[in-house]
Amino acid sequence: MSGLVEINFDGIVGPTHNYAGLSPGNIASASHRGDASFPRAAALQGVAKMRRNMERGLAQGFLLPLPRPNPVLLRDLAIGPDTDRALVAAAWSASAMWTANAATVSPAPDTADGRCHLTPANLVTMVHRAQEWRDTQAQLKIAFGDTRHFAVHDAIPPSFGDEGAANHMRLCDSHDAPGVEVFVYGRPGGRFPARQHEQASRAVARLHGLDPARCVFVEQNPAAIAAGAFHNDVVAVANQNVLFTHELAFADRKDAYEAIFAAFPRIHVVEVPASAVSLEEAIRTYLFNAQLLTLPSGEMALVVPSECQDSASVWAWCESMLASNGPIRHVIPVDVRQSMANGGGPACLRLRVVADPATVDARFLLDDMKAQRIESVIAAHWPARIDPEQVGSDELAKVVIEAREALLSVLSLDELA
Ligand code: SUG
Repeated sequence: MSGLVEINFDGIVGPTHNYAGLSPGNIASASHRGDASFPRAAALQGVAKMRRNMERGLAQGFLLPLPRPNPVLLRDLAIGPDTDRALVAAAWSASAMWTANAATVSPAPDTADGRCHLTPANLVTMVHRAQEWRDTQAQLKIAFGDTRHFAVHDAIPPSFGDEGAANHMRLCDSHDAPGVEVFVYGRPGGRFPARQHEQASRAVARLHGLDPARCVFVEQNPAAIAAGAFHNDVVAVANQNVLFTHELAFADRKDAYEAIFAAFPRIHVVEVPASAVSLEEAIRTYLFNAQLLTLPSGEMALVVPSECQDSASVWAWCESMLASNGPIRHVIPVDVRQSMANGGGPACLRLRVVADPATVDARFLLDDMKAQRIESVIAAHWPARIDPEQVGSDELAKVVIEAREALLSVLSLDELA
């Protein structure tokens, strides 16, 4: 199919970005709980990342912050000034910035009806994230509203937790060719919640009309979840024929590779052994929460958090990988420290959609002019700093509601207000 390219839709960091420690099992979020946050810097870091990928010649889109504080959650849980702080913070969370959790996406070449299918993730495991999907879906229905090319589903019903593209990898010869989709799920019963249920993954594959012979279901290593890999994309990432993974990412490494190889024999596995980078260091630096991108030249680049450069073992491994002449030819650090402190690296901040940009609502696609407009609104309206005790205050609510409205207005997306 011609015209299909990978478009990365990054979440614009919302004006309520704060550190409330809402995600048990996410070590960064827990360890930064109660810190002051810097929403303006966070959002500008995000736009800078998008700009750099756009300058590399890659298609770039964005999704918008959701309404926060969320009037629906405040009403449904009867949250008031004296309510538990964690519930107040949940209604204020800017967590929709991590659009890898917005939906699971199956590109048109993979599906029975030849359309690109998107299922918003129900995110039921955490209350601050479970409130996202309906508003996310409303955006997806606008951005991907052309039903000749896209199908936007409802989320999988609760009990079966679904965290979207963060637990989904696609292998293919080129983005516009039929792919093999790999779904990674966790089993409950460990130290931390397993957020992705196997039945949710299987239901998404059925909803999207995927060929069972081109789907692989793999269990995440319980030891990785216990070490803080609350999503598979903290320990593995794929692009085209390359799977970049930590040795300890999957419950049964050999079985996982064999199953993937059987479905996609041209797979090239770039595995980082625990002897070179421990699981703990991989999770601390988010080496695998990288954007593995195919540049216009055809070479692959790994856009990693700048924390990777500061780690002796991780950086030494990256340098030796580059010297080894493997399929990943560039390692590019990017500063997303504000997001990282809540457990969100470069890959968490983007949702990959393979589509012809001409079929997407152009208001969600970035260009230089729009990037400038977004930056101006952020600079003028996003709070420079939020201290934890401000979360829930009427003064701050007014500021952040107006900030989001200003953004919707410059992007002509007032219908999302
Ligand atoms: O769901 N952090 C997010 C981070 C999501 C990262 N996404 C991927 N790995 N794809 C989460 O745990 C922290 C919010 C807080 O604690 O205030 C948070 O929700």
